[in-house]
Amino acid sequence: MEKSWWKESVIYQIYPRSFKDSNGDGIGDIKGIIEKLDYLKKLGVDVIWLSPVYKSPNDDNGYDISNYQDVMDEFGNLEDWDQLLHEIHSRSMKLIMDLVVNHSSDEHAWFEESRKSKDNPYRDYYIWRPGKDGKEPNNWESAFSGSAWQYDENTDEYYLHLFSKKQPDLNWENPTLRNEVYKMMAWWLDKGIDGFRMDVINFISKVPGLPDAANPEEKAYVGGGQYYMNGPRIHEFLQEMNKEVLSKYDIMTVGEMPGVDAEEAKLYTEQNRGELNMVFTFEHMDLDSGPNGKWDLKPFNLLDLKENITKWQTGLQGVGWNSLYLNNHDQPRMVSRFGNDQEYRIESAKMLATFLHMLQGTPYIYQGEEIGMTNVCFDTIDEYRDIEILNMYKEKVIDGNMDQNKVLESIYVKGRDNARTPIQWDDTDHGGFTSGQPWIKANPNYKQINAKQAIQDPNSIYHYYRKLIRLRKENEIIVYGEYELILAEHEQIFAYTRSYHDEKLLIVTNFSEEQVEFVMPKDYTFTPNELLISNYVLEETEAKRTSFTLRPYETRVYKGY
Ligand code: TEU
Ligand code: CA
Repeated sequence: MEKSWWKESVIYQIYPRSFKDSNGDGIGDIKGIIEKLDYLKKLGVDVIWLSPVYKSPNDDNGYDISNYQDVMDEFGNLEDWDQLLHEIHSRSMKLIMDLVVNHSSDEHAWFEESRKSKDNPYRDYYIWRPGKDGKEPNNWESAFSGSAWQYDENTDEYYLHLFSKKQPDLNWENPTLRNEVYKMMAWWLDKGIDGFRMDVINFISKVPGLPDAANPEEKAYVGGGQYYMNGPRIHEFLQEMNKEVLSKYDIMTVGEMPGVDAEEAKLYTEQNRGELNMVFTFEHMDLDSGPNGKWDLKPFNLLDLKENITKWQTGLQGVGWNSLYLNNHDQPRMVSRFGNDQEYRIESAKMLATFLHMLQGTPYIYQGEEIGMTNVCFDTIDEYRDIEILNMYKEKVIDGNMDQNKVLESIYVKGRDNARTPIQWDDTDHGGFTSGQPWIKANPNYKQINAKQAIQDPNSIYHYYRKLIRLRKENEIIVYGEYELILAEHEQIFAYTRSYHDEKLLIVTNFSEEQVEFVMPKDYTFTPNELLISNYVLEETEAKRTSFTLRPYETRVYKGY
């Protein structure tokens, strides 16, 4: 397998609005990030992925961009950004930027032109259609509730927006638009950035004709994903982007791709096809959802996770490359979702980190994960800020008469604001995030859970992450070893091995709060030499055993042959 720096890296995602406020206006900013770079360096991360900092009216916290080549006032300016890049590079870290080009803001100059008239030169930068029988052009639903079409009086047509109505979809069928995007990308790359995370990049090619989606239950609007996820020209567009831009730089790319499976991911990431380095799958993020989507809560089952992870690990082995994540700015906190954020918060956070970092792929840490930050439960809907939550609440509770408590319950479990409360730096007001009033309330548990405490405590989750990252630097097998699942049927233990040359790793994780016996399968040979890491203190004699009792959320990694 070919070696690459981005395979050997650990990536840390910053959601700037919630990271660190430097000037007391309650909003995280670039100077705040610079203040904390030493903290990240100490953690050991190699690459920082910065969620959008571009000019934006913030309908979707920066994922609605009104100028791709400038910085949002609230975050600072281009000079601050230049300094950030410089400070990152001078610490031998790298920076990748978020690229949001499935859609722009409706306040982008292109869209302001586009909506002026049907013959405006920018008209075709977006997707305009006349109505059908006095209604929207088709029945697609927006990810943020309601129709995916917005009527515009000025020209008596509708424009497509798969997300908010302030996020009109760009028309990738138009070669002029594509070239504008490539030029903009090159402008950032020439400034010296080290790559891109590409927002819903597998949505950019829509099926011509934009057909209605099947709608057996006759709902007002339904998901049209099959007509825009991994669409007909997607590989052509990405290969063109690669040829025109990406291939000219030593960078890394990761495409965010809802609705991609491991087979399709091979096409996106196989090196000689010249598309992307890796993708973010959503399959493991959907395992705790019922048939009616993310708000339709379903308990998570370890066997489903095993099956899914194994499919991706073996599917991409030797072909493409995996990105490894259990949470980000759109997902609940991993310790609340897959672990236990009460009694076993520390144990389960370390277990989940071990499980993830020992897989084959590039691990992503989402800000606050390294100190075990948890989901939040605000008492009333007024405390929430996320457009997805607020639109869904309006549709279900205000317009739809659904029980408010039931809807709040689903927000507690799945809402994106779980990930967006301010980073808890210390135990002072608002977790030390701001000296003013934060744009979203801090999680009240900041008095116990915060970075200052974690740095002081040698047994903290934070120091455990440092060790995990260090191990990756010291053991090539963690990066390049081949994955194999063992004990496929076990309902509490997720165990797997990695093999590289004549070495093996055995990774054992207890996903439950019960004591469980680990017994090596009879047909499997593994001779342990050394215990690399565990989240419990083990006696010296334990280091050479292959059958043992695991305590709640215990994990162990053995090196051997
Ligand atoms: O997310 C795309 C996406 O499909 C989901 O993760 C989305 O958040 C969905 O609503 C979950 O239910 C990306 C960004 O990561 C997200 O923050 C943006 O809101 C979205 O694209 C639009 O740019
Ligand atoms: Ca600020």
